[in-house]
Amino acid sequence: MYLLHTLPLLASWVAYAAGSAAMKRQASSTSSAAGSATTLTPDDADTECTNGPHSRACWGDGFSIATDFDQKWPDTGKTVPYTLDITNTTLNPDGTGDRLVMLINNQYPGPVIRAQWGDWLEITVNNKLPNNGTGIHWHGIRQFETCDQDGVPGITECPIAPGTSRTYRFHCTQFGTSWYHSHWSVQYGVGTLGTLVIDGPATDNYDEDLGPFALTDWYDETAFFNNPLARIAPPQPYTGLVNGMNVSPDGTKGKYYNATVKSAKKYRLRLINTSVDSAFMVSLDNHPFTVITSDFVPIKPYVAERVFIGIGQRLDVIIEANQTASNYWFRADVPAGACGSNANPKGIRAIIHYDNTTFGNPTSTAWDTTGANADRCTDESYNSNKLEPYWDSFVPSDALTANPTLLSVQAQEAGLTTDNRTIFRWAINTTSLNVDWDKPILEYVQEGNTSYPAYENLIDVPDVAWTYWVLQEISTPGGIPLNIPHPAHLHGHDFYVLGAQENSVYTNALSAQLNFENPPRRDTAMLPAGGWLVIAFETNNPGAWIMHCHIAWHVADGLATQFLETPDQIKVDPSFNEICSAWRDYYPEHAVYLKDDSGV
Ligand SMILES: *C1O[C@H](CO)[C@@H](O)[C@H](O)[C@H]1NC(C)=O
Ligand SMILES: *[C@@H]1O[C@H](CO)[C@@H](O)[C@H](O)[C@H]1NC(C)=O
Ligand SMILES: *[C@@H]1O[C@H](CO)[C@@H](O)[C@H](O)[C@H]1NC(C)=O
Ligand SMILES: *[C@@H]1O[C@H](CO)[C@@H](O)[C@H](O)[C@H]1NC(C)=O
Ligand SMILES: *[C@@H]1O[C@H](CO)[C@@H](O)[C@H](O)[C@H]1NC(C)=O
Ligand SMILES: *[C@@H]1O[C@H](CO)[C@@H](O)[C@H](O)[C@H]1NC(C)=O
Ligand SMILES: *[C@@H]1O[C@H](CO)[C@@H](O)[C@H](O)[C@H]1NC(C)=O
Ligand SMILES: *[C@@H]1O[C@H](CO)[C@@H](O)[C@H](O)[C@H]1NC(C)=O
Ligand SMILES: *[C@@H]1O[C@H](CO)[C@@H](O)[C@H](O)[C@H]1NC(C)=O
Ligand SMILES: [Cu+2]
Repeated sequence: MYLLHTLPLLASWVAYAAGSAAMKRQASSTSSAAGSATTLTPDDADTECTNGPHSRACWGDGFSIATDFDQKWPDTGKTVPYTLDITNTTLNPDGTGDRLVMLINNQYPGPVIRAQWGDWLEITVNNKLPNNGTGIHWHGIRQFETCDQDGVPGITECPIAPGTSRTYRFHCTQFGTSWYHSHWSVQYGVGTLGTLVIDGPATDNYDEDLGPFALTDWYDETAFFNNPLARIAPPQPYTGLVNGMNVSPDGTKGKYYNATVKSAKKYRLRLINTSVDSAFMVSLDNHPFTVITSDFVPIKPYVAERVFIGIGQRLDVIIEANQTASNYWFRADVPAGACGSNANPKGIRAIIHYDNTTFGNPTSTAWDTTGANADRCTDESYNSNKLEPYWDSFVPSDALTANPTLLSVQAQEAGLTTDNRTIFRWAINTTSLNVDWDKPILEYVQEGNTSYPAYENLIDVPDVAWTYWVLQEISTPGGIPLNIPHPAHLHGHDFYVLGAQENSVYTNALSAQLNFENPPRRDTAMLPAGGWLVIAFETNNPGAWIMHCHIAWHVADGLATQFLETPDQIKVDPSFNEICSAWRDYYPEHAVYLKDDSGV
């Protein structure tokens, strides 16, 4: 029996273990098919069961997969320390030659940061780069009441100057899979990133965790070199990597990433798109995926042969090693069209190897790519039962009857090249975001200064309220016709995806199509080409939270806005001012290079 929907917990005022203010939770009275491995209910006695291969829904101490982590979370009191050294170096991931990179602990991707649900992470970042600032963002982490740890230069902090350090500390109120990356200019495009796993319960069972599969595009030139070119036409990556590995496009050098499985066991794979400009259709030959999370949010499991992952997005999937013991291709295909392209004719692949067979290049056949498996550049369908959060919640529709505030997304002309080609910038409501590295928004907040420059594209949102937004891609008036999909990512919150449509203009008449009953909930969603995306979130986390396109070129060219939420309740660590002083000592006087983009 599936009890979650009927629980009084979700429908009433609740006091939270973590000591935060109580919040009103809206709940649906309707019930839907469980499709899930568990019947746990929040906080009932069953939650004392032990997490294991056959009881992944369990956690302990009154927490389980049935606990909605926006409402309640454990505090283990444990601090998990990490040190990340960022250095200027070179990398040759596929044997085709060295490229300038800025790596974390001299590896790509950087180390897996791993903690348990309820732990605190304390991560010291040493900027050992000669000529770049940095700032590390923990993608998807809610940063509940810790906005100053969000790692966004010019908004939540001054950048970390070369030769200096800072320590981030935050509570793992969520669990699941994510990544961390530099949010300083386009720096993550030169390798300044790693993966992040917070162990917790799951909506389906598996024996072992194969860990993160970080999928990325990979370029000949650095992101710093490519970024100005992308303002005219985005450069094409020459290949892509799975956990930093792939065979060279001519097939003669490099290695495939591999993972070994045992017959009859079930495995969890954590798929993460860490690209600069590429989305992926991901599959494993012969082995369908059971999808159990979208971003950090546990979902009712569904089965798919090929899944779409936009930049910044994560899907955790389970595979069952129930095929003839052999080697099988894991494929990350870049869908043709507007969601990127890739020059590598051999594709972006890895190998899944059964332990009792000889390791070798697979001869397995890809799933067919028609019907539900066809290439696309939109999220896993929002109109089916896919991506349905495990916790049933609904978004109030009465207050608005869908009258979301418009946020137009457009490309704008920013001049011409010497051969008369258009140089463009991206804008939200015609403003391209441009941060001041030396005057972050949290400094305004500390000073009680509300004279935010227009180029900060800052939106004041009401306290403790549901807010509704329609991102609408337009080309007129004042824009240039360039309609492409954008992965929209919000910091400080998961948002609810109420609807999305390609090549369409949102009007209030379309509100009848919006889904308020347990809609998908995540931190990154695709704004479809030339169309709209309606999202909702509840303002319940004090901070200045950027919402931006996760295509590195687009955010570097201003495709971002920021929401300022209950500024009088934002807490800022005393180290904030020291970090700013160190940055101001360095920049611009001692800097070799100057800021040449939005700064984030
Ligand atoms: C992954 O996919 C998209 C395409 O939607 C891409 O634009 C994006 O930058 C990707 N990378 C990350 C880290 O999300
Ligand atoms: C950074 O690394 C690149 C590649 O190794 C090297 O060419 C360059 O000189 C380095 N820069 C500095 C300032 O050390
Ligand atoms: C498979 O991956 C492991 C590391 O996980 C590595 O040690 C091994 O060399 C790889 N095998 C091959 C044949 O590439
Ligand atoms: C590998 O192990 C499985 C499970 O024990 C068995 O069914 C299969 O026949 C084995 N395959 C080979 C090639 O040994
Ligand atoms: C293998 O496992 C999948 C689920 O992951 C299932 O759909 C399929 O029927 C199984 N195949 C066999 C041959 O047991
Ligand atoms: C660019 O356009 C201007 C104005 O139309 C024209 O005078 C100039 O010759 C053009 N330059 C090139 C390189 O086409
Ligand atoms: C964005 O512009 C539209 C159209 O002018 C306006 O209705 C909307 O309120 C603006 N959004 C914000 C957050 O100001
Ligand atoms: C507010 O910030 C702006 C921009 O930095 C600055 O010019 C202004 O003097 C500040 N106002 C106050 C009252 O501090
Ligand atoms: C960061 O370093 C790269 C590589 O040295 C350089 O191309 C870029 O201009 C630097 N950016 C800034 C703002 O320092
Ligand atoms: Cu974009």
